[in-house]
Amino acid sequence: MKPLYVLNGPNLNRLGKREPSIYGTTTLAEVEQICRAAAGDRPIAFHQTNSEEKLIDLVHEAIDEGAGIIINPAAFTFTSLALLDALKMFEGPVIEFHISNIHRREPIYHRSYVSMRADAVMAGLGAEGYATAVSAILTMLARRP
Ligand code: CA2
Repeated sequence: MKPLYVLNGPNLNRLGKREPSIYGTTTLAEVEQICRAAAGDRPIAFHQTNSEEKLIDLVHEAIDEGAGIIINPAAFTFTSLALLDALKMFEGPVIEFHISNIHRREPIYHRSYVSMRADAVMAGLGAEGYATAVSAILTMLARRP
């Protein structure tokens, strides 16, 4: 069975350690456990990188090996046409995921390049929302012919 890719962008390695009023106290290691528990038998390839180049390389890996992508691109959401181009090459379902509600923030956080490819966008459900994203992408995969 092909894995789900759960990809996390810059600074998310600090999750649970900074700005708990916005991002909560759940760590990225706990997010990984949340995703694995929600995925059941479906394998998860879980990654975090602070590098745009590595994030794009991981999307390329998913293009070759992945069933679906859940991506929290963090700041690259709002800056990276290269990431958008890579995601456009992926044929399976893509969920863009944000822990916080980016639309409640300053206007610079309102225009997402990644949303131009994402099949679904989730924002504001907190770190526990990754479980909902995994559940949703499994449903999307089950509905595919
Ligand atoms: O809400 C999200 O998940 C974000 O994608 C997180 C990004 C931010 O740039 C997006 O606007 C929304 C990263 C925030 C900075 O990284 C931190 C990580 C952990 C704790 C505090 C900050």
